[in-house]
Amino acid sequence: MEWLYLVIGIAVLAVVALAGLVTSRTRRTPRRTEPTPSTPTTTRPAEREALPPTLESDLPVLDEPLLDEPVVVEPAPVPVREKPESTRSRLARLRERLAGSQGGLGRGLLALLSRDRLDEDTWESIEDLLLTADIGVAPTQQVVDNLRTRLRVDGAEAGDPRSVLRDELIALVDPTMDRRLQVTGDDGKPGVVLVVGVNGAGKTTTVGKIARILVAEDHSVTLGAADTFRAAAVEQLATWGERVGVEVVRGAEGTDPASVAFEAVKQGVEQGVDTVIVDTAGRLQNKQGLMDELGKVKRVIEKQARVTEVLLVLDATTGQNGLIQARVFREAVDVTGIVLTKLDGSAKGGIVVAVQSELGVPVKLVGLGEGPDDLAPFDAAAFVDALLG
Ligand SMILES: Nc1nc2c(ncn2[C@@H]2O[C@H](COP(=O)(O)OP(=O)(O)OP(=O)(O)O)[C@@H](O)[C@H]2O)c(=O)[nH]1
Ligand SMILES: [Mg+2]
Repeated sequence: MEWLYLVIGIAVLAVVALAGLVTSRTRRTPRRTEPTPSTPTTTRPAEREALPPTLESDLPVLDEPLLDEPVVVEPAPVPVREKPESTRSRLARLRERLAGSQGGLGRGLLALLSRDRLDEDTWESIEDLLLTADIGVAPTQQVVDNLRTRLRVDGAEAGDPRSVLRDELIALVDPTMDRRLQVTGDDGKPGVVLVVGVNGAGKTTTVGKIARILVAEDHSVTLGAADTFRAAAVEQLATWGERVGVEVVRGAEGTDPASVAFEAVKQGVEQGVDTVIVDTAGRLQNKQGLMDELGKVKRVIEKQARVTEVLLVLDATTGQNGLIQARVFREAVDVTGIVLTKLDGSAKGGIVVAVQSELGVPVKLVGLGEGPDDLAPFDAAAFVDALLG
């Protein structure tokens, strides 16, 4: 009898073991299998990142990660133009950034002007603060004289130091200057914007940013890559062109920049575009040959159409050195507007005042970052409000 119980026991164990094995097999079978698509598609990284984590952990573990599936390069899609940020939100964002960049010039001035007694030491400190912000000697003297006159009067009549200071700074920046960009030409010809400046000031970036704004405003634009010194410079502009969806006229490395500028404007005239923007190579203001070349670029362009705007791009972080550059460039090409770049990285917004009073040329645009929408029209009141924090 005992052997019978033994046999039954073994049989029961065997049945239980078999059942266990079957269940674990079933568990290992994927719950869902993605059918292999008959036409291979390209999965873009952005789409994968967008998968919520819960869903991703639910997916069966495949032998090959999705990204390693054979990628078929499909015919180039119609390029989708990036849509720039709206002017209003761009301005609001840029003002915020400007306010953050001024390192407390306005606050410092206000603290000094709010003292009970404005003695000689205090006026000296105010002067120092303005000079350190690169406002320049003559404009500093002018603003300090005006403040002294207005704030010396008895408290009640003199008014709030903040509003007095605001008035004086706005007057200094000159809200009456015409800061509109001349981007349309005469007689149905395109407006031509020539962009000049020293190496690395931000010319090419500014050309791209301006093109982006114009395109957003439904202007047709052609870019001229007249920086033929380096192939990389042409590529940099070409990338902006692609991004914004505008044509870039380019020549081989070493081509005469004037001939590329000429071709760009010629093409712009033939195609009837609204604006041609010509990027030039960075050049040191003390290299006479290079400054002469710039004059030639302008003269050659004008055989096709009038240069409606010559923008000098100045790096705000270079301070007073920018002034020396500005004078030389003005002589070579008759600068009509200034683009002050990298104001985001400078506590020296005062250069706006210095450069304008020195050249009598308005700051028309300010660059406040490396992003495609980090360019804003210059506005005197907004600038001073940002300075005052
Ligand atoms: N923070 C900041 N960086 C900027 C701004 N504008 C340009 N840059 C950066 O400055 C560097 C030089 O800019 P480019 O546009 O190449 O300057 P460029 O004047 O064309 O230079 P060259 O052609 O070499 O003379 C780049 O890294 C830009 O991203 C700005 O407003 N703020
Ligand atoms: Mg450049």
